[in-house]
Parts: sequence; structure tokens; C-alpha cells
Amino acid sequence: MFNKILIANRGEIAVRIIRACKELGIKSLAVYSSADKDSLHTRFADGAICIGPAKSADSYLNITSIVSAIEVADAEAVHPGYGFLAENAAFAEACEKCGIKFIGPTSQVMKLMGNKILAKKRAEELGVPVLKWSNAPLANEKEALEVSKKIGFPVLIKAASGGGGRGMKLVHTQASLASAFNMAKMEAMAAFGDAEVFIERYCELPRHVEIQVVADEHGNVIHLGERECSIQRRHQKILEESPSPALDAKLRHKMGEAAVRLAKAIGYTNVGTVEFLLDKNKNFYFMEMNTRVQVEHPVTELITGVDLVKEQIKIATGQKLKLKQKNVELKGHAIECRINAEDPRSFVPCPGKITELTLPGGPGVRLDTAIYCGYTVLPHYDNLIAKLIVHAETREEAIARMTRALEEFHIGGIKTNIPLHLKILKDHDFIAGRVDIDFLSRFT
Ligand code: MV4
Repeated sequence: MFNKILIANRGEIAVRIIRACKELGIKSLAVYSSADKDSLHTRFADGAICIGPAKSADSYLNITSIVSAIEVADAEAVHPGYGFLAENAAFAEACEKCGIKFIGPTSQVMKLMGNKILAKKRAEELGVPVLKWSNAPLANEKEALEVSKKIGFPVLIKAASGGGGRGMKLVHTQASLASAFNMAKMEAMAAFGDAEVFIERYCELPRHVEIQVVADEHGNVIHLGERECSIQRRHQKILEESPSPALDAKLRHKMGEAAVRLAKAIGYTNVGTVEFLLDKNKNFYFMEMNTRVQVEHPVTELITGVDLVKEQIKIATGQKLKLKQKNVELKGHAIECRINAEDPRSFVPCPGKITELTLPGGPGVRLDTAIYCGYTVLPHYDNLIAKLIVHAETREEAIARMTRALEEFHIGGIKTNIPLHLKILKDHDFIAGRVDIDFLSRFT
């Protein structure tokens, strides 16, 4: 086991990782920006090092500072959490070169899955279903038009280095293709330093369903079921649940098997998520793979009883998975509400000081957060301030439990999206499990 792990993150996920370290008897080392000196992760960790000013680019994204901190403090491993450097293959590679264990897959696998063209090609070769596509990056307008005519409009133009919905263009007609193609290339170059784009058939009103995989460094790979993540706004998920109301045991088995097949074939290690679109006819299509622990991992933890962050650490030390696929049991229903500091009407982030705080609790309630009464939500970082997760026997009971937990939750001094969550939980379509990726835009 490791002696000391550096946590290259902040907020609730840094606290979540510190908790796992403590329970495993591992020393935790926090890093923080000067704006975060009063944050909970710096207080909970066994030690803390300031790595720069408030601006992320100079602190939490500063590879040189973080690698130096790891070396100065003599940590053996680094946990990147999600966001920041979590999917940065150059960071993972820098760690590998310095003899620091990056708690995640290898930099090589991160690079492969980071390129959406290579990832999709690999999935297709393995018989994992994909939407009709260009099969390669597009060389020019003429090729883009030929491919689109073959696929049939509408089509989506996506950036090879994009992902998470960034750098996508929906094109309805032949006439608008050329300009969209050129715009997509320009934007991809500006955003990712890579102008490669590809074209894909557009899937209308799908659900976003993802499979959690866990892979050790000895070739053992299992999946822990799915998460339904359709309730989102501008590619920011708001509420996630497991199981998905759209899946039965048979479809779960098929999607899980496809995700495991991909993970095995690419030599994936540690925890990861395979994202699928699920269309109205319940056909599923591979989208991309996330090579990190996700924000919504607690819903999977609650229905499986697996501590995913502890698993990440154990896998990184070379331990074999104890859990076998046949012993994975999905028990009950879990829902997560992401609590953001924002104006509930405009969705504009709303940082500021928390002057009153009453926390929810009781049976089946989990709260992952780094806020406290008197804490100031900073404008420099993501506005997610808490994750409220509930577990119950049935979906109906989970909805009732989440409703009462949200009603107990009072955060004074700043605005939050708690009212929005309460409204979603009362919605007839939501209650019936009828959700797709446009649910929220119809709703608000
Ligand atoms: C799509 C799609 C429709 N058709 N691809 C956005 C995130 C990225 N993982 C894939 N995304 C999409 N790809 C085809 N061919 C719709 C989306 C999409 C979406 C997917 C999942 C969750 C939210 C979304 C919001 C808008 C669009």
C-alpha cells in the first residue's frame, strides 16, 4: 500500500479522496491555491502545500508545481479526482517519467480515449455499436459533403479532441454543411489545438446512459451497472440515478458486456466510464470513454456497496480485484442531485459567503461537500458546492427521500438550484422515468 498520496484537486472530490486515504491508513497531502487556504480539503488532509494563486491555470492545472509538491513531500502517488488534470495525458506521462503513480489508467490509454476518432474506431472494430460515421477525420469540404449525403442529414460534426459535448455542430442541410465544417475546424483548433473533425449521424432525443467499469492491472475487468445522466443543461449534468428507468436486466447485460469488452481490449486500468446514447428504440451507441472517477460515482457506490475511490487506490498499488462480475449485486435505487451555487432562473453562477447552513441527514442520505457555515464560495472555480445522494429500495422511495432531504437542506447567503431539483422531482415525466437529454430545456 502507498504511504502517502497527493490529491491534485479541491472541493468535495478532494475531501472524498482524503476520506478514502484515511480509511486505508494512507497519509493524504492536499494542494491548494492561495484563495483556498481556508478550504476543507486543506484542513482535512494530513498536510497541505500551496501551489499557486487563485487562477486554476497557475495552480490546480500547473503540472510543474504539482509534480514538485509530490517530490518535495515524498508522496508515491497522485489522485487527480475529476476535472483539472484528471484526463490530461501529459500530466499522467510526467508522473510516469518521475516514478510517481498516477491513480488512473496509463497515459497511453488516456491518449487513445482522448482522441474520439481513435476511440470510436476501436469500439467499432470490437463490435461495440456506434452511429454511422465518417470512419476517419475529414480532409475537406467536398469529403464532408460526400460522407454526409451517404449518412443522411441531420449530421453532427464533432472534434477529434473534443468530448463532453464541446466542439459539436449540428447540420440540417447540404447547403449549410461547408460553412459549419470550416467553423468546426477553426473552433476545434482554437479550443484543443487540433483541427481534426469527423461526422456522425445525429441521434434525436436520446438518453445519456453510462456504464461504470473497474479494471485491475492483471486483466480483470468488471462493470457496476449504469447511470442515467440525461438530466443535464449545456453538458452539465444536474441529476443522475441508477438504475436507469430505461434498462432491463438484458439490456444492462448487453451494454455492460460491450463496455467491458472495450476496456479489456485497450488494456484499460483503474475505474472508468463508457458513455452511450440510448435511442427511443433502445438501441445503444458508444460515444466516448471517461478515464477518471466521475462526479456521479456515489450513485453506483450506493447501489453496489463498492467504494470506488478505495478501489482506485487499491488497483493502483497492483492489487487484484476481489469482486467478480457474478457477485456484483445492484441493490435498490440511488439518485444524486448536484447542488450548484447559481441563480435558479438564469443559471448564472452565484458565488458568495454562506451565512446559514442546515444539513440534511437521516436514513439513506449521503452528502458529499466541502462547504461549511461561514465558507465563501469562490468565483474562480466550478460552482458545484454539494452532492446530495439518496438510496432507497425503490425509485419511488428514492424520489420521496430526496424530496425530504432537499427540504431539510438550507443554505443561506447564496442562491442555489435546490428549488429546481424540487421541481424536477415533482415532474410527471420524471416520475414516470421519461427523460432524454432535452428534458431540462423543455422543463425550464
Ligand atoms: C451526440 C448526440 C446526438 N447524436 N451524437 C454530447 C456529449 C458527447 N459525449 C456526445 N454528445 C452528444 N452526441 C450524436 N450522433 C447528442 C449529444 C448530446 C448529449 C449527449 C449526452 C448528454 C447530453 C447531451 C447534450 C447534448 C447533446
